[in-house]
Amino acid sequence: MAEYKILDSNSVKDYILKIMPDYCAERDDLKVEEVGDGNLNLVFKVNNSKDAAKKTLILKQALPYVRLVGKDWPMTRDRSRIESEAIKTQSKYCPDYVPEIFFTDNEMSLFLMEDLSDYNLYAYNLMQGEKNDYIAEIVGEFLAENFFHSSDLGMDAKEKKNEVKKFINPDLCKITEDLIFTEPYFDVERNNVSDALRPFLEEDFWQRDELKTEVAKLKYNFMNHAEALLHGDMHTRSIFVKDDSVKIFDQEFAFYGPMGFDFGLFFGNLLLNFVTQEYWNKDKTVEMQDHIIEVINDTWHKFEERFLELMAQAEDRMYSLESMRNVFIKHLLAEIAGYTGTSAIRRVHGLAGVPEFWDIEDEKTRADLKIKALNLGSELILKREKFESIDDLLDVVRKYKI
Ligand code: SR1
Ligand code: MG
Repeated sequence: MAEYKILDSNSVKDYILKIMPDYCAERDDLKVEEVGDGNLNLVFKVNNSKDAAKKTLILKQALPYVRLVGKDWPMTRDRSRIESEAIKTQSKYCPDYVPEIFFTDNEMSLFLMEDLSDYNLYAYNLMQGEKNDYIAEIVGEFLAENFFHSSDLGMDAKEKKNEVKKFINPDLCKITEDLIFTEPYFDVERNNVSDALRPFLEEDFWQRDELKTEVAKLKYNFMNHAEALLHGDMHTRSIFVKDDSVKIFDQEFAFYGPMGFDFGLFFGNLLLNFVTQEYWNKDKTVEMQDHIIEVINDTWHKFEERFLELMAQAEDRMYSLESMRNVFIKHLLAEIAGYTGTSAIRRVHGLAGVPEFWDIEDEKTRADLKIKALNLGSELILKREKFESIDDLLDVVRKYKI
């Protein structure tokens, strides 16, 4: 394997010819384009322009720094290994729901995977008023299978501890610890605060001491509860959709953490979409908001059904107890509500936002919708221990419908 060097469209050609000599007869037949639009990495699309039978490939390479900020923010390249390992682990239980990986080179901090450019990012579909009815079923199943099988409920305890070790991901977790669990609650430089939003943050949001205490508890839980292998960044732009197919990708934040966190990322980002529907789909806001509520409801129920089924078969007889199953689900629901709130709040004015807000030109409209999201997120965090069912959680959401 080669020593690490940052690739460009030209050197990608040499690399592909070296590792896959059969992919292309002539160097000039190789077409390479850098298509990365994320915050961290380089992403190249590679194809053989003379042979349509050769599949287009995606080469993803980790830079030694955060792309969004530049060299001043160094970042471990080990995230590339973690991402490909996490995809391989998740594909054991749900091969159809993650991208196929063809080749991994940890020295070069890269891997090659299938091209999914004929898919759409789920967040954009919702912004365009498009529904993907199968999503809840797939995400619910994906989470149930992966959480069960990677946790002490469904895995040998020693083996699980080795897995925890394999997925120690301190630098990427630190991003989450800062950007999700600390910075949005204080007036820090990295936040992205418009003049229209600042008065609300200063006079109201940043004064919410009870909220800060609850978020501190959620942060501590995130840092200390190595429960299951998480995706770690499972928002609505880490999910591709096409017809009845769903692919969950971008697992570089994967680590062993609390199950409620991945759910929270998914639901929290759905709620940002929910809140901004009155801007994106003026003519069918209620229909889309009801749809998003249904997606959250159905995802939870699909998960609960499958997860309880798996738990009932747990080899450890303590974990298959009915009482344990009930307590587990109730605790998880509260955790989900908390992380849904923190995930929504961080995208409002923290570093790295979401298109649902970026693309609203009018500052006042944007700020008003952001305030709604902050209030909804806060309510979910503060009320989380009282929720007995997903419907209780969704009752809070319903109050924010237009
Ligand atoms: C500096 S990285 C900012 C964000 O981008 C990633 O996609 C994660 O969501 C992270 O929090
Ligand atoms: Mg990402």
